[in-house]
Amino acid sequence: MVVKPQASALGSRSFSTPSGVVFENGLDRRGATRLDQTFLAQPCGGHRLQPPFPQGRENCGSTWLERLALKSQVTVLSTFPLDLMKNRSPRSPQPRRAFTLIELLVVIAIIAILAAMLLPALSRAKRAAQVKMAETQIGQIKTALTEYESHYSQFPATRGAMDAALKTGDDFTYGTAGLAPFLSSSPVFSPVLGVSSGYQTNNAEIMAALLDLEAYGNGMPTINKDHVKNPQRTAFLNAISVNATNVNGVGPDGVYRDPWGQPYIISIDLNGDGKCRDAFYRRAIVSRVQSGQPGGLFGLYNADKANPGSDTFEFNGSLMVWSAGPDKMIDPMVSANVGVNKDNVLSWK
Ligand SMILES: [Ca+2]
Ligand SMILES: [Ca+2]
Repeated sequence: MVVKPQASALGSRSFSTPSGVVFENGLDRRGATRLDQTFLAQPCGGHRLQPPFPQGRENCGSTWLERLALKSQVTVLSTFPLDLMKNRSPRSPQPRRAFTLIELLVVIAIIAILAAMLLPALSRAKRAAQVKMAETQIGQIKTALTEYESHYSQFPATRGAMDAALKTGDDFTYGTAGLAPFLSSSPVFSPVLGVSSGYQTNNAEIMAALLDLEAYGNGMPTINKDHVKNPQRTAFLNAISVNATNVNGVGPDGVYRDPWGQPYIISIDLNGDGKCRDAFYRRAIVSRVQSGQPGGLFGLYNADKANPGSDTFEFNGSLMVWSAGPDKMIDPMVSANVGVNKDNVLSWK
C-alpha cells in the first residue's frame, strides 16, 4: 500500500478544514492540535488477501492507516512533531546510573527520622488500647461479682477470707499473695497486699467461683470443688484462659492478669457496711488529698474523721478492682495521682 501526501497540502504546509479552522505549518492557530498530513490511501498491489478484509481489497498489514481508511482521504491530527512521526530512529541505550553512597545515606537518614517520629505514636496508641482493655475487664469483673451477689445473696468469699473479715471487722483484698509482688519505686517497701489477719490470697479464688472452675489449668483443685461456690454452675465472667502466667487472661494458676501480665487486685466489702476498704488505697499517704484532711483522691474519703491521718480511706461502694497499670508498679509511699501510682487503672476513678 502506498500512502501519499497531497501535493498541494504539503507544498504550502497550510490547510483549511471544512469547519474553517486554518492550520499553518502543521499547527492550529487557535490551539495545540497539529495537522500533520493529509493522505490519500491507495491499494497496494502484489500482496495476498487476508481476512477480515473483503475480497477485492488488499491488505498490506503494515500500517494502521491502511486499516483505517483504504481508498479514502485520511486527515491525521496529532500533537506529535512531524519529524517524530516521519523518522523513528531507534533510541540509543542510556547507561543506568547507580546511587551514590551519599544518596543512600540520605535515604537511610530520612527513613530513620520517619521511623523515630512514627514509633512513639504507635507506642502511645498501643498503650491507650491496653488501658482501655484493662478498664473493660475491670468493669466486667465488677459486673460479674455484682451478678454473683444477686444470685447467691453474698460475694464469692472463702471461709478464710470471711474469717479474716470477721476477725478484723474489715474488708478483704485479693492481692498478690502467692505471686511475685508488684515492683515498687520505694526500695524499702514492696508490699504483698492483704489484710493483717494472717490470711492472704489472690484473685484465683474469685475466678474459680465466677467461672465455675473445679480445677485450675494446672490441675490443682479450686475452692469451687463440687461447685460449692457456684451451685447453679453459672459462668458469670467471660475471660480467656491462657497457658502463661505473664500475659493477659486467666492463667493456669487461676489468676486473672491485666494486659501487662500483672494480677487484678479485687477488694470486697465483707463486713457488710456498704463501703469498701482496699489494702493499698486505704493508706492515708496514698489516698489523702491534703495532710490532716478526710478528703481522698478519686472519690475516696477517710471513714475515721476523728483521725484523718489514719489508714482508713475507703470507697462508697461494695467493690474496688484495680490494676498496677502499664508500668506494673505501685508505690505505697506516694500519692495515688503521682509517680508510679499515676497510671494505675482504677474502677472508681
Ligand atoms: Ca466494708
Ligand atoms: Ca503503676
